Amino acid sequence: MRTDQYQGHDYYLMDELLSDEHKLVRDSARAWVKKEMSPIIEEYYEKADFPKHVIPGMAEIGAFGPYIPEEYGGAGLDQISYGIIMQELERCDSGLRSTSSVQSSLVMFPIWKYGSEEQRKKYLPKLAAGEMIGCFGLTEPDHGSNPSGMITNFKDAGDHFVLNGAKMWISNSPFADIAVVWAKNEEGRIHGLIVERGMEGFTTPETHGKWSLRASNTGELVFDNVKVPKENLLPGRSGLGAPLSCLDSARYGIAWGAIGAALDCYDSALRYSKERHQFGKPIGAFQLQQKKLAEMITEITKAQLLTFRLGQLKNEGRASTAQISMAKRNNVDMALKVAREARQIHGGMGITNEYPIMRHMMNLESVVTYEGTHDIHLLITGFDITGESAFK
Ligand code: TGC
Ligand code: FAD
Repeated sequence: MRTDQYQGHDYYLMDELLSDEHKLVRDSARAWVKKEMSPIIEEYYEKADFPKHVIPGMAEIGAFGPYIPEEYGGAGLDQISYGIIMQELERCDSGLRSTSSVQSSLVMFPIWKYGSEEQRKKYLPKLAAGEMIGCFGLTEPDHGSNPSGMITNFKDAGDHFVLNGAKMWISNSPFADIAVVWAKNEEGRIHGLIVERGMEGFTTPETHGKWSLRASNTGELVFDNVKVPKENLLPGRSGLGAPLSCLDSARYGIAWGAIGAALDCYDSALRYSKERHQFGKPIGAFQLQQKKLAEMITEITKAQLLTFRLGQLKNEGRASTAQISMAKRNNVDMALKVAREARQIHGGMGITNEYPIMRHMMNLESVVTYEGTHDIHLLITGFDITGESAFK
């Protein structure tokens, strides 16, 4: 088994911008990843499963709802701490970060922001402690980039709602205890509903055959006349803006997370370039390999600066959807390019599970598509700067 020798890389002395609390959060997340996750990630990736036994440990490092107030069981941390945790988790594997982002930004966030006080008290402490796992159902088989066209719907049946439809590509659905589901009412208005495992007519078939994000369980959510109690409707907000605001939070976490994947690839490539000799010298002494490494650290550093500033804006409540889109798009694209260059530096070894590169590269093919594709984020920037929507 490979030893995790990862060391952070901080070319522009960004550590000086972090508080003691940020450093503590980072160090504990990094130590936990090295001890609990690094030794098992390749095994779980190969068998295409998420290691559910690590959920309590994730809760202990604050990976579930880091910015949710302590009164609801969250860690009450700021947005930069949230980003740091996402980065440390994705440094190990995007699937690990996915589980944390879905739970935090797509399940706890909407319950905290749009739920009733009863819903907050009922669900948030258990979600924060990892005693309950949630998933988020927005995407449908025929409505991915265009969620406003969704056909999943609910009807008023007196003392409950009746929910019908199906969601696809749902992270953690095969084992989640609850699902925050977005569906249209009889007037065609989108609302969030909390659907619990065990409700009659609710099933969660697993999606198999993924070559990406294998250490994350993905599945469907199928609703066949599911009776949902009326108190499970999120009362605080309706319309597409409600799920899109959750995506803002998750996309922000991904912007930080993708840097983690890139850092791991760079770290491995830099070390390999010093250890591997060809033609009588380390391959890192050849200009062509130095060009790759120098460009990697340049792009990583630019992404770190962009993301730190975004974190400051997020802390102040001033980060716009378009700014978050730019960071998500840029950083995932950057990480994919770093992974591809790192793969080449490792030569043939780069395709094996002796090194994390190929796994990161395959994961990032999901990350570049979910939470809004690379194209959709470009169009969000285009709309923001021109005032003209090119979506339709
Ligand atoms: P549009 O007309 O632009 O907006 C509809 C309404 O929403 C409001 N709005 C927002 N509100 C809050 N936050 C935001 N970020 C918002 N963006 C828009 C907007 O003001 C409007 O309000 P109102 O009152 O006028 O109705 O909507 P559109 O239908 O044109 O769509 C825009 C588009 C394409 C950008 C949007 O649909 C989009 O982002 N599509 C991508 C879909 C996506 O990202 N899906 C992700 C699914 S979840 C997932 O992938 C989880 S992966 C988890 C993991 O494993 O990590
Ligand atoms: P489509 O929307 O069909 O897009 C196909 C192609 O067309 C893309 O290249 C896209 O950029 C392009 N395109 C679409 N519209 C336009 C346009 N207007 N202009 C230009 N190009 C366009 N969803 C959830 O709700 N919850 C989850 O937990 C979740 N987890 C996921 C986990 C994984 C592993 C994956 C792969 C996906 C997950 N998703 C989840 C779904 C994800 O958000 C969607 O895959 C994504 O939004 C894209 O939708 P689509 O796959 O239907 O692609």
